[in-house]
Amino acid sequence: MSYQTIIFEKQGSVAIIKFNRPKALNAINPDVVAEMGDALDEIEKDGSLRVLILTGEGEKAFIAGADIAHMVNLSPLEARRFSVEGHDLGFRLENLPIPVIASVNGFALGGGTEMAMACDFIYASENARFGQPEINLGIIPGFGGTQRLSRLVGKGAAKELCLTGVIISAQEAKSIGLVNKVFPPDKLWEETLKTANLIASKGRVSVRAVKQCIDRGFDTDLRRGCQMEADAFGLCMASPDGKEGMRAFLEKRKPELEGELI
Ligand code: DAK
Repeated sequence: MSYQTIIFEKQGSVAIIKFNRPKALNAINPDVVAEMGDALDEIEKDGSLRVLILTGEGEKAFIAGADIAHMVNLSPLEARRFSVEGHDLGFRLENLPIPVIASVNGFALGGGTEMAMACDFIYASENARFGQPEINLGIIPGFGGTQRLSRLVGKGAAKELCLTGVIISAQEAKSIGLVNKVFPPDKLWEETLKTANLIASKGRVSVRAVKQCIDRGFDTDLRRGCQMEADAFGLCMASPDGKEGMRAFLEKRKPELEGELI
């Protein structure tokens, strides 16, 4: 399939989606949302892929937000639909059977911070900038920002960012727990790929189980979360990987983790 607003590539078992509207700092419009949906369809059907990386084309931006030129003309019902489609995309990233890393190479504002937060974790370059500046436009975050930000950094920090609209540095984003690691700009891609390949070398059954347990457990109480963990632990042992991983340890060799997703 050919794409206009994103670049979709595969490097071995790593899938890469690059937002590709550099003249508009990769702002998200409905075409981006639709093409990402198509790329996720492709990824879900391709059993050889183990990790997805999201990043931005160009040196300036990951995503500078939803496309303001598009949003300015939306009716309330169209705005609601755009928001719901954005939410669906976030849930699709969360429900993808493989982990998703946001490699943030510049501005990640509004919908950009929201897209990054829907990924499993965020790596950023030193020049990356984060924020929810929608308040300056007379609107509020519409792609899950009020919900995911507070879950990631706590209510106080989330309210401060959404109420002031200030843009923060990558280091500050790291200090509040929004970003996992910060790298010099020329090292970000190498480091992201290194981590993606490390995860890709693990068994897909246990990788998926970790992602599901942490995401689903986060939205429930500890006891139910632990029940989910016990079920997933049992499922890992139902796949050949559980036995193979432990036997390989005991036999002092590298495991061959080839279990299929259930
Ligand atoms: N949308 C459209 N175009 C954008 C854009 C955006 N978000 N951000 C930048 N651009 C365009 C600029 O208009 C400019 O285009 P030309 O004039 O060259 O044609 C080009 O990208 C370069 O931008 P600048 O010239 O402004 O570059 P600077 O380095 O001077 O400034 C900046 C970079 C990122 C600080 C600045 O561009 C900026 O402040 N951009 C807007 C950031 C922003 O406010 N982002 C949040 C957008 S609101 C919802 C759904 C979603 C959302 C909300 C509700 N529902 C439907 C309910 C999410 C909302 C948002 O994300």
